[in-house]
Parts: sequence; C-alpha cells; structure tokens
Amino acid sequence: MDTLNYGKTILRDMMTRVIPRNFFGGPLRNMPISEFRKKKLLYVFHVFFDVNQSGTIDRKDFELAIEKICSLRGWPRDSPDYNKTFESMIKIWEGLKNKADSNKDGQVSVEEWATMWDEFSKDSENPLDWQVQYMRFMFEMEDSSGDGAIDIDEFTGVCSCYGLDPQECRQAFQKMAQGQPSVSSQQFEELWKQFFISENPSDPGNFIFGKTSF
Ligand SMILES: [Ca+2]
Ligand SMILES: [Ca+2]
Repeated sequence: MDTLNYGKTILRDMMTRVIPRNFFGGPLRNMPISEFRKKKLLYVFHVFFDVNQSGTIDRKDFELAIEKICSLRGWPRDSPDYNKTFESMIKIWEGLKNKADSNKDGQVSVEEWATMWDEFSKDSENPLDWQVQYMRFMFEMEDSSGDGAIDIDEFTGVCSCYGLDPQECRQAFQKMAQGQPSVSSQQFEELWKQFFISENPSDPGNFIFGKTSF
C-alpha cells in the first residue's frame, strides 16, 4: 500500500470513530422531523426498547426487558409480581406492534417507530392505548415504594438498569423535577408528553428517560 492510500485508510478509520453514525442523516434522514426530536426518538428506541440491540423492536426485546425489570426488583419467575409484569409488557408489545408495524413483518423498525411518534406529536391529547399503558407501566415501575410519586433514587434505580450512568440519571432527575424532591403521576404524564413533542432542549420533559442532553 502506498503512502497516499495508507493515509486515506487511516483517515477513513478515524472518521468512522469520530463522526457519529447519524451524522449524514442516518436512518430517518427523509423524515420531516427535527434533528432534536429524531435524536430523542432514536435514544428511546435503542436504550429502552431494542434491548437486544438487533436494530428492530420485537417480542424478544420485551421478554428480555421483563427479565431485567424482575431481576432488579428481585421477583422470581412465576411469582405474582413477575406474572403481572409479564402480562403488562406483552400487552404493551402487542399494542405497539398492532399500531406501528405497518409492513407486518413482526418487527418495529426505526422508521415505523418514528412515524408513530410523529403522529403522537401532532395529537398528543389522544395517545394510543399502548402509549398510555407504557407510560403508566414506567411510572409504576419507577415508583417502587408505591406512594404515588417518584424520587431521585427510584428514578435512578430503574434508568440505570437499562445501562445508563447513575450519575447522569441523578442529574436528569434534578433537571426534570426542577428542584422538587419528587414527581407525581400527573406531573409525570405532562413531562412524558413533553419528551415526545418538545423542540426546546431546556424543557424538563426531555430528561424523563435519564439522559441530560441530546
Ligand atoms: Ca431488538
Ligand atoms: Ca415492521
């Protein structure tokens, strides 16, 4: 290999390490959604839904998430809490698949995912059933003490079980709760909607999934 080609190879190698995968538009480049909202949608897709990192969401991801959540809580297989979690999660998956899997291949792709949330952003007062079920499920999972509010430790416990840095989760909670010690279910609902529709990076709802910036 001559020096020029060697230089090109090194440069290409460096570029692929330094430039983020979505720099040139990524999988959603043809969609009329702002870059800020695309980043948020892809983040939730990859971190909270595509648990086995296959590039799509399907039932296997939900089965893995059930195991993750139940082991975090210390709920053994076939215990009532395990079975309740299993039923809720599978119902959420069925609801998501029925609404988002438009080509009916049993997988929800990044494009199908973003299309569905873009529709939500245009009519957030009328969410889909699975979206409401998932939001409530997340709230109940985070509210491990069951007192109707989420505090910083509860929030950090759940978010970090999805592989997030606990320190960043704590900062995200503080930004989301805006100085309050806890977030009620009603506040959670408003913050949740804001995550999916907000175009303003300083809105508190942007931090509801444990990340401090996009
Ligand atoms: Ca997957
Ligand atoms: Ca599909």
